[in-house]
Amino acid sequence: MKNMKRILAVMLSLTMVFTMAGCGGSDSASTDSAETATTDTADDAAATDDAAATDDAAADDTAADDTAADDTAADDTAADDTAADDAAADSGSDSTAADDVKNTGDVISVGFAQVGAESDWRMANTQSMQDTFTEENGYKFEMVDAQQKTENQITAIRDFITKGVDYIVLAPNTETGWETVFGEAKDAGIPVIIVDRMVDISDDSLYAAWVGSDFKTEGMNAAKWLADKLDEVGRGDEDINIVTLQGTMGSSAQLGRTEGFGEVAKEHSNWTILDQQSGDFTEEKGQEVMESFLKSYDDIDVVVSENDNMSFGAVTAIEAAGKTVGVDGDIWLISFDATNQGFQYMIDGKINCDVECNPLHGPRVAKIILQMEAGETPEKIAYVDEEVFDASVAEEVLPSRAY
Ligand code: GYE
Repeated sequence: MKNMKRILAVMLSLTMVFTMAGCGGSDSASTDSAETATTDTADDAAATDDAAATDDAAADDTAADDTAADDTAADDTAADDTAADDAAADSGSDSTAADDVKNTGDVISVGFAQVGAESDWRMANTQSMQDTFTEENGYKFEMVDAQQKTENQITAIRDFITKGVDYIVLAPNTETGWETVFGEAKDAGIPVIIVDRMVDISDDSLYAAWVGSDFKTEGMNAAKWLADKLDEVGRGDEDINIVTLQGTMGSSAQLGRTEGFGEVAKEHSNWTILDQQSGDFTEEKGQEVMESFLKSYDDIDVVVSENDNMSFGAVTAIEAAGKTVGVDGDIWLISFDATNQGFQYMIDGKINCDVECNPLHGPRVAKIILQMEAGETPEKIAYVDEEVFDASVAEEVLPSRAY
C-alpha cells in the first residue's frame, strides 16, 4: 500500500512536470550489490597543479546529443506506462542479484580513475564501485582519486598500464585530452571502459563502452519543470531572471546541463539568463559564486545549480543575504543529482525541484566487464533512466532512495 502510494505520487509528479520517462536509454543493469569493499587501495593521486584541460567550455556538443537527445525528447510516449516502474526501480528499491556482478573465473584486476570526492553524488558513485569490485566478487580493485584534475587521471591511467591491469575504468573529469593515453592503453591491450561523464574523442574504437547519464536531457527537463511550474502558479508571462551555478567547466555534466537548459530557455522570451559561473560541483565554491551573484544582481528569481552540493552552498549564501529560498522563497532553486541530502532540502522547502542523476554504476560496469570476458560485445553507449522530482513528492519518495 505504501509502495503503491509512493508510485502514485511519483506518477503524479511526473505527469505534472513533464511527459517523458527519464532518458530513454537502456539501463544496462540494476544496482545495489550488498557486499562491502575491503580490497581497494585508495591511492592518492599525485596532485600536480599544472593547467589541466578543465576550461574547454566551447566543446558544447556532448556525446549524449548525438545518440539520445532526439529519441528522449518530451514526446517519448513510453513515459506513461514505465515511469512509475522506473521511478520505483531507480529510486533505490532496485536490487541486482549479487551473481550478476560476480566473476567466477580468474581474478580480474580493475584500475579505476575516479574524478575526486567533490560531491555526495561522487561519494555514492565511489561506494557503488567499491561495493561491486570486491575480492569476494572476484576482483582486484584499485581506485585513484584524481582530485578533480584531468592530468591526475592521465597519470593514473599510465600507472594502471604499467601495472598491467586487466581493465581500466575512467570517470573522465573533462571531455577532452584523452587520445594519447587511450592510445597507450590500446597499444598495451587494455580495454578502457568509460563511466558517468563522457569523452570527446575522434576515434571511438579507443574505448570499449560507456555508461552514464544523458546530461543534456537532464538540463532540458529542469527547464521544462520551470516552465510548467511558472504556468501553474500564474507566473508564466512574468519576466524571470535566472542565474546558473555551473559544474566543472568542460565536464559532460556541465556541458550537457548548461546546453539543455539553455536550449529550452531560448523558447521563453520572458526568461533572462543573467549570469553563469562555475562552482566546480562543490558546496564551498557554490556558496562563493552565489554570494557574488547576489552582490551583482538584486532581482534573481531562479537559481539553476548543476549539482546538489552547489545548491547547499547557494542556500547558505541566499539566506545569509537576508533572502528566502525554495518553495515559498524569494528565489527558486533547481538542482541536479537528487541525492538523499538533496531530498532533505526539498522536504525542508529549500530546493524546489531536483533532477535525478543516478551514480550507482558499479554493477553496470561489472556487467560490461563480464560481457567482455565472455567474448561478447557490450553496448557501446548505455544511458540510465532518470526522473525529475518536485519538492511536493520528496517526503514520500526519500525513504526508497539508495543514495
Ligand atoms: O552531478 C556531480 C558530480 O558527473 C554526474 O559530478 C556527475 C556529476 C554530479 O560532482 O554532483
